[in-house]
Amino acid sequence: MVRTPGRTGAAVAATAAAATVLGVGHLVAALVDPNASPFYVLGATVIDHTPKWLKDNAIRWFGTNDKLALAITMAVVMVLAAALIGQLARRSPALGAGILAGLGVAVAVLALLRPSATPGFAIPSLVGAVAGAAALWLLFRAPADHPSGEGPARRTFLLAVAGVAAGAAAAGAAGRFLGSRLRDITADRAAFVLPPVADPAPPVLPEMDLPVSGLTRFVTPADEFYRIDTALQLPALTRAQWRLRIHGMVDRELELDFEDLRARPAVAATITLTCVSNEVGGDLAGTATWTGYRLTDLLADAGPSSEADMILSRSVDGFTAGTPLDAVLGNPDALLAVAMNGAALPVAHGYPARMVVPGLYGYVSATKWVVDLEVTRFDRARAYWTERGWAPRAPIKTASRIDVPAAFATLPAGPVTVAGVAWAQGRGITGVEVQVDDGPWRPATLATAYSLDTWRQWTWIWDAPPGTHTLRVRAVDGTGAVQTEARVTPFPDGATGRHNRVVTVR
Ligand SMILES: Nc1nc2c(c(=O)[nH]1)N[C@H]1C(S)=C(S)[C@@H](COP(=O)(O)O)O[C@H]1N2
Ligand SMILES: [Mo]
Repeated sequence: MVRTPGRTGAAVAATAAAATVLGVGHLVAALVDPNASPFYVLGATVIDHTPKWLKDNAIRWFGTNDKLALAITMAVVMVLAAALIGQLARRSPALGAGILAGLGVAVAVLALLRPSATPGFAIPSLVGAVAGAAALWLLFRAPADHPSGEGPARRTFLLAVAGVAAGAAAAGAAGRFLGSRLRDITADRAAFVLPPVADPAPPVLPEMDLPVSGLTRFVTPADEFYRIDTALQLPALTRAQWRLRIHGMVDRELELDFEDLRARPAVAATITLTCVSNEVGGDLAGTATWTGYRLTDLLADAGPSSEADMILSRSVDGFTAGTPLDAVLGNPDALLAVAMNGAALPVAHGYPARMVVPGLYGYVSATKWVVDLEVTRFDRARAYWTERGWAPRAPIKTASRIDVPAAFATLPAGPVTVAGVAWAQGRGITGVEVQVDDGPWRPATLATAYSLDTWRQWTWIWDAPPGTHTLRVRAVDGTGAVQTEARVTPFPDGATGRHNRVVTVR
């Protein structure tokens, strides 16, 4: 008599075997390349192929937790797939093992398709596939080898499943631990010394950074700075490993290392960075003082062709951005940045080097972990988000935001401080106006402007009467243009519309 596990048992056993593929793969990847872990390969592939509507909604629903939401969704899908494989394995252990191995091989192929892949990228998934298939085959064969009776066979099976699950978890945890040990760049980052700055950024004066509680601070601390990228796992690049290649339509190809940078004059600039996915009133914008090297100088050394009109910058993880060449050549504040607010870039913000270009949304300009600049043309090259339908050129649109009072706040009648920030990088902010309900637009008081490329704080004192009221804000940019009230979505080149807040006054 040949006994097979029940449906539930089969589902659990196959899930343990599938976890073995991922766990063992993760462990092997710690030794090969962390980005070759089957788990990250699957996640990164999903991210790169997520349709636009889903990506927009994911950011709207989950904000910066979008990666956690992805991991949970993937886990659910994997458990369901494994449960299915388990049902097949009840009929034929060899078939089940074959399917699991086949899926592992498919992930190995996806690994080879990653933009940063080396041939070794296939190894973790292949080793994981062998281990997972072997575990599945053993689990489903085991009950048949014990035809002696319900009790012992069932117990043996359950013990074996638990053993496989524990082994998978241990391998995954070991991979995590080893990976973080082998790629620990904390020490490298801590040893970073800020280069002497030949041309410092002007100081931020007290009248540019008003002491209003709840108002966005002028300079955003690095640990509060919004983070947007496609990296499930942060690249870990030491300064010694880092190289920047400048090539394409240039007279001379260049390859720079960190030592070469050190020999050049460093400059600093305070710039407000903004994400194209920022909704009206959203917080995907931040200001920092970036220290680094002028991109225009680096490019001048390579000698860009007059036919070229784009710089395609590439990250070590394969992300690309297409930046108009003239936005960089004409702008001394367009930087290859190595520091943020006086300290090495945080790993999440591009350590050891990233791009910062004033006036352009991040997806066309702010490549983190940048290792390659190709001088090219917009009609020859397409960057990561442009391939996914976003605009090839994306100057930042005028925006204003109410920070205080908070949404749906209840306030005492009488004088209320309304305050916020407004930005129109490249053009500057020359006015901000506030409207209560359908009343007239009233001019707010502007903080002293720092530069055209940074946001500007504003305040307005409102003599608040009792009732429920809607506060609305609009900005005027340096060209005299009033911020439009037309509501458009972030796709394909940035949201517009006016921010409002509803408050209750008692
Ligand atoms: N390597 C890499 N760089 C990247 C991205 C990315 O996905 N990968 N995203 C860009 C986008 S969309 C934005 S808005 C900025 C955000 O920079 P921050 O995370 O430092 O705020 O980084 C840009 N640089
Ligand atoms: Mo972005």
